[in-house]
Amino acid sequence: MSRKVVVITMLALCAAVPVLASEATTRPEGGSTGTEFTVNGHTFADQESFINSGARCATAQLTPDQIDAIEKEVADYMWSREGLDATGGVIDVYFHVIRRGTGISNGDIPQSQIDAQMNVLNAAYAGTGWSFRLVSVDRTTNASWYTMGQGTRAERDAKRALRKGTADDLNIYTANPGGGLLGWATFPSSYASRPLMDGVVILYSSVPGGTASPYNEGDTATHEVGHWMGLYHTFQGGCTDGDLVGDTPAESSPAYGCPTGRNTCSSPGNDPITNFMDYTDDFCMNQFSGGQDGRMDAQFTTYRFGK
Ligand SMILES: [Ca+2]
Ligand SMILES: [Ca+2]
Ligand SMILES: [Ca+2]
Ligand SMILES: [Zn+2]
Repeated sequence: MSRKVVVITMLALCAAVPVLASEATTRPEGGSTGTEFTVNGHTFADQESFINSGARCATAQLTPDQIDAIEKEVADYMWSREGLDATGGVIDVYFHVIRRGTGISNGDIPQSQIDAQMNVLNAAYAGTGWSFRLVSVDRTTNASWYTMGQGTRAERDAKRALRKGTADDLNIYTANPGGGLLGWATFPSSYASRPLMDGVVILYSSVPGGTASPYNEGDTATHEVGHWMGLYHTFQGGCTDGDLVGDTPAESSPAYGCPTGRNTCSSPGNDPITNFMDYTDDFCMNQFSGGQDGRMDAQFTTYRFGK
């Protein structure tokens, strides 16, 4: 976990403007456009409406100034350390099941699904050097925490009561936020100011074998942990390549479904629809890029490793 790797961090930043579908010039294929789309009992006009609603991922959007400040902080830290403190390692996971009662219909997911979720996470990150070790599972019955949304008092109360470990430990909460919302995460850079809020929240039925089809193979956790490791969406900034990762081709808007061959920006490469940080269906997403791995390592070194 201590191999030193000298990195040159590019400070040349694109203006990272949060962009959703408005910039798209071609209608993505592969999603259920025009067909009613239901996630966790909440029905949208079609899958595109679900994507545009923001329910796919409620991780807070950073402002361009915040993104610039983070890039500078990471670059300065890398310079001061003469490289990375960690290019991988074992991350302890504290898993918190928030339920409204017993039984899976009340969010009380069984240990077998938690184990399956851990396997999905470990398979997804296998090429990055990072792995995840389940340390503990706790179960809390609380009807208001069960339906907590991003930024709510219920979220604060639940996390203050349940969070364990330090900056380099991953806390995963399962709950039922409602509205079709699949999950959200906090970024590494926010740990210092709000340590108790740090972690990942996912819809309980997004775990492997859950009912939130087509998001029930465990990649909501994979995606949200990607944010927790410091990654942005592949479509951040649209065609300006605002994810700050050089080997993920820019795309003008989130992809959904599994639109093979989608190409929404004139810059090189087709849209990275199989990347875990896009918005495609779980069966469709299966990779992080080398650039994303390097970004995770730098973010982890700066904000989490040994902290
Ligand atoms: Ca790595
Ligand atoms: Ca990119
Ligand atoms: Ca392109
Ligand atoms: Zn996201």
